[in-house]
Amino acid sequence: MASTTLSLASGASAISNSKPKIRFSGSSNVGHLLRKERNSPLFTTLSTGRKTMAVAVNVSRFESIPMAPPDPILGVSEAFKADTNSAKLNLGVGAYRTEELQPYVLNVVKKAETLMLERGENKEYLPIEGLAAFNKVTAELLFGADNPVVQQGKVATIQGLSGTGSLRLAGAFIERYFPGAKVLLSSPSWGNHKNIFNDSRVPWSEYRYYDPKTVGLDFDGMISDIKDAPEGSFILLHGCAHNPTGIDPTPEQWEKIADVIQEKNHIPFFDVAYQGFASGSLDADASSVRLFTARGMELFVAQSYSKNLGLYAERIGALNVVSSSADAAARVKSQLKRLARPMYSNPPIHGARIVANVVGDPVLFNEWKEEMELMAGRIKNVRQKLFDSLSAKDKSGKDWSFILRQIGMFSFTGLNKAQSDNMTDKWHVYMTKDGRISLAGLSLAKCEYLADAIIDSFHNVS
Ligand code: KET
Repeated sequence: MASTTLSLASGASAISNSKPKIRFSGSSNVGHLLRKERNSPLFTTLSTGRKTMAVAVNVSRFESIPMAPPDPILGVSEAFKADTNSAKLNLGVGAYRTEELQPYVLNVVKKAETLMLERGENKEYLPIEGLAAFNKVTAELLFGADNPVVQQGKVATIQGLSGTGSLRLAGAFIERYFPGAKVLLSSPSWGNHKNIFNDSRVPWSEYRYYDPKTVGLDFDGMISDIKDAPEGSFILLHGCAHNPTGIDPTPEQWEKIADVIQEKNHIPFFDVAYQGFASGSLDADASSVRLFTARGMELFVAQSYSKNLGLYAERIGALNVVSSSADAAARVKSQLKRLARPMYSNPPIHGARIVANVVGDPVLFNEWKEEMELMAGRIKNVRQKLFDSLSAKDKSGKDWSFILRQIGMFSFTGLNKAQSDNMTDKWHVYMTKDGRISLAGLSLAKCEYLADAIIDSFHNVS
């Protein structure tokens, strides 16, 4: 309500139904607002002379605002929490759990936090671009410390509000400096990509990616759609562990994707949310990005530490823009700062310090790699056990081996919406409606139960 210029007369209550008196004590546009409302059924009396009126305030001016639907991914966790069945399983959000299905704080994170406490560091504002030590190590982790683009200052790195915030900042940059340019998303892609570019007012369309017939990559479709996109489009690519399908191009296919992007003067835009999680190796999982940079291409990369360092709620990530000169990189960075300042001013410090301490310290860095291998290994184990359970229990002869060919946190089961609903309604298995399950939320002990649920949903629901 226009509360700067309206104040309740003494004794009146804003929440009572008894039409309290409201004193109009200003000369601003509220008068206009009230005149406009004079014909409204909500309007009761208005004595402009005394500038006093009585209105019914129990009807909100937010009346016309519709209820938003729950988020297709984060909304699943809310529904899971409300379920009281003891068999329930949350395979919705991509968040790592232990074999006991508990959230996991990495030991290296605890060590870094202990160090931070001992040092008694302050909580002053960070610069707009974030913590310098973080920006340095994050670019080095992604591109490799000896990569010429890093050494020659051609990368503009700005700390972002994790992967999502970094993508959104890039969206704002594209909207401002490449007006009308289109972003091409894989079909399917992480659901929030569409929201991000919609809200950034950046037009987007899709390129073919997943082929349900082969449960694999529609490589020819992908190449042909990228070729057909208007010259200078942004091509959004998942650096590794494609979400939701778990299907990545081979190294040879990446080369061909780079060929066609270069041919059409497109700009590659990598979303790297799973570095180290796909293969267990940080370097192997960055190879797609490095292949493109080695060709001298200008590109964008949004990075996230939610998964690989388990820093989900710290909102720590970065946007990296590789330019063909250090001079252009400096100008790009100055504009990214200019966009960030009115949106969120400057980013939070805690997660940035954790990353800087872990990635920047050789001992903690090696410990991190070991822990990441453990996490990636646990996911691979449940993937194998789920395949074994499905193959042993399903007598229909269906080939479930596609599950073993997918990588990363997820499995794209091929279950349709009705079948996914059955998983939740009958079996209390919470998952997204596109048939994706997060294997990071599954334990070895629950694989057989999950296999029963999948077999029932697949064969008995159409
Ligand atoms: N990109 C991809 C591909 C991605 O899967 C996620 C998160 C993000 C970016 C953003 O993560 P952030 O925490 O902002 O760094 N995906 C999981 C969580 C979510 O939907 O927010 C998910 O797909 O379950």
